[in-house]
Amino acid sequence: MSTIKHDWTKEEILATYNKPMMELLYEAATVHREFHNPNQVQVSTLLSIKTGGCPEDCGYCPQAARYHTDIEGNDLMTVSHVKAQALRAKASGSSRVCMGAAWRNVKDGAEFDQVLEMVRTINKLDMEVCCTLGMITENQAKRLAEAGLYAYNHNLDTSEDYYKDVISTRAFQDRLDTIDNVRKTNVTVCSGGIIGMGEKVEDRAGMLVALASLSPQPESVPINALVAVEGTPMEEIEPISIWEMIRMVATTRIVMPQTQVRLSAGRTEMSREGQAMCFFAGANSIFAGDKLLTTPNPDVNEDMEMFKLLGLQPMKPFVKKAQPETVEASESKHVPLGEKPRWSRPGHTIERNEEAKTKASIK
Ligand code: SAM
Ligand code: DTB
Ligand code: SF4
Repeated sequence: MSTIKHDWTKEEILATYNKPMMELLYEAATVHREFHNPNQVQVSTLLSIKTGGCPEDCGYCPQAARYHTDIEGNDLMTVSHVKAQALRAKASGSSRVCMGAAWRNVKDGAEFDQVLEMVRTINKLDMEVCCTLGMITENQAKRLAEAGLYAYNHNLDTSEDYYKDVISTRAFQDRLDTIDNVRKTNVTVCSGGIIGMGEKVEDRAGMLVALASLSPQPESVPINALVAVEGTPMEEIEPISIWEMIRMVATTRIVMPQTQVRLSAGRTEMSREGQAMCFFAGANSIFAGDKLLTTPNPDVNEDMEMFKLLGLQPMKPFVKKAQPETVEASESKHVPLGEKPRWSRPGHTIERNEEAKTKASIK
């Protein structure tokens, strides 16, 4: 069996990404078969537990308060609402629920306690639970682990170089620090990024260098195609071609052979044939459900029809790693520390964001 290589260079990754398509597909599909059952695809359902009003300036994100997009903001969902949604997701074939909050970082207090209760509730339904709540400290990661969290999603989003053109309110290093905090627990790491934000192919390779160098590599890597939402600074960016998605998925598979490569945002723009090529190239996970966090996603029934056509089966939960135990709140060993972590605010000026601010103030 091949070993895992952590010291990929940008040049090596670019050479793979730019191979003739048939060579690239063959190599990726070969690696895929060595490490995974090619007919099994893990299915996650996204749930936006706290929508909109986010203080950050991520240039792609419809949930950033400053961009005046058309989304409907919501306060934190109740635990019973989350439970009902998780049961629906389970009935439709999902093995994982991924709860997203439009937060910069987690703050100790009643809302985080409520999220911990959501984690306990979903884990007790025998589903994998993932959260994406922004930056977290080591103690917060430990409390999530104790509640039964299976995975934490925190994306690098792009290369360290291009990052400064996309986000100014937190640094690339903050992202690595959060991932490091998750790694101090038994929670698995989900980290990937977005393509089609105006970055160069070199930036895609740069992001993969950073992800592949993590030891261990992330257990799952979402590859999102930008959903260009009106009102965000990226609203006018043209969609990428499916061939770019296929190349990115194939390269991710080769560089990180053991990871679950997740075909994430952007599937509404992809044909079934295009998605089939992505599965052939090593994608083995999707987000299902008619909504991502705020934007549309293909209908579950359509996805299940596609699975039938391709002979794909939804993966059962806890195939890759045992179900974590849930410790009840009353028996918790980790008290809230009420920390005020020093997450950075690099504040670099992003031309796009300056333009967006002016546009928003004119409206
Ligand atoms: N607020 C938390 C954070 O930023 O970590 C969690 C939620 S955030 C929406 C999770 C991820 O969704 C982002 O890191 C980004 O990769 C992805 N995302 C957000 N908006 C997107 C868009 N318009 N198109 C594609 N991916 C997007
Ligand atoms: C990830 O990488 N993609 C998902 C999940 N992790 C949280 C989010 C995609 C969001 C797309 C835009 C939206 O629906 O708001
Ligand atoms: Fe906020 Fe997350 Fe959106 Fe950035 S990606 S604006 S942190 S919700």
